[in-house]
Amino acid sequence: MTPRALTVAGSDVSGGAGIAADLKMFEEYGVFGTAAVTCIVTFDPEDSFGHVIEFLEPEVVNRQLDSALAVHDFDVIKSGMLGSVESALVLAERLRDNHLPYVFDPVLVCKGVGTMVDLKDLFVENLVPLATVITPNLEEAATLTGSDELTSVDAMIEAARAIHAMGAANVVVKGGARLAGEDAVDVLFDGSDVTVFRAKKVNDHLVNGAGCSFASAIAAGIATGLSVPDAVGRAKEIVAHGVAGAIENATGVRSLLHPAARCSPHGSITIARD
Ligand code: PXL
Repeated sequence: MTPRALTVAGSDVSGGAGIAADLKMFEEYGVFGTAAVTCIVTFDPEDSFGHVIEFLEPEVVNRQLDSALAVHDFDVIKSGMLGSVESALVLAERLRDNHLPYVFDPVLVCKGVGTMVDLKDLFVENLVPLATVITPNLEEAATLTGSDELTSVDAMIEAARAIHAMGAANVVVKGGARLAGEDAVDVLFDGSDVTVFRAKKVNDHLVNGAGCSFASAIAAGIATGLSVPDAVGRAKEIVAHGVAGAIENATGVRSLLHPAARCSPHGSITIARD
């Protein structure tokens, strides 16, 4: 049976982040994907490409979730930018009803688009405990745990443990290219073991949607039956290739190129685990 995945996320019309990134990644894994849209991100070319976010009414998000869940038996649900408190609560209710594996990308701080830190308490109370895997970036991990900026692998591990204690089964703190140093580093804590994933940084471009793509690759890996550590390792490899082959748009921002692995001009990329 073809695995099926639902992403509940925003639409980024540049094609780099949000549902565009998620659906392309699902395709990359041979996973049938569909999307329930929570908000629409556009930008104004007359105003330095400043971003504009329009939220969909929670009833519309609700109807999309009901419809998607009525017509497919999903192997995984992934969420990204949720937009409003009401939409996040609608999703929490559906997840409680359905008990599906859930990859929660807790979008609170988004490069270029802005912060949504007012969703933090709602995330901690309602969505973190439902997560099979939660994938905060450095800022989001600091926001969720109320800690200072995370600037080391040790601090990432500590944050991963703290977020696990809030109820998430597996925590991936995405350092990616943002952690200073030669390597893009991500940390997984599964409740007993810590795994540190490292890959040489492939370039210093600003790549939009790498975090979304990493989380949707983990979701796709889970849908295809990979263990969580293997899903994270595979996701890191695919995203590294996508970053290496990223294409630039008129705003100077780059987007991952899919199918990531096949298009990368960078040959092999080694992911180390320690
Ligand atoms: O990368 C976070 C993100 C998530 N979702 C949407 C976005 C972005 C960043 O641009 O536009 C829709």
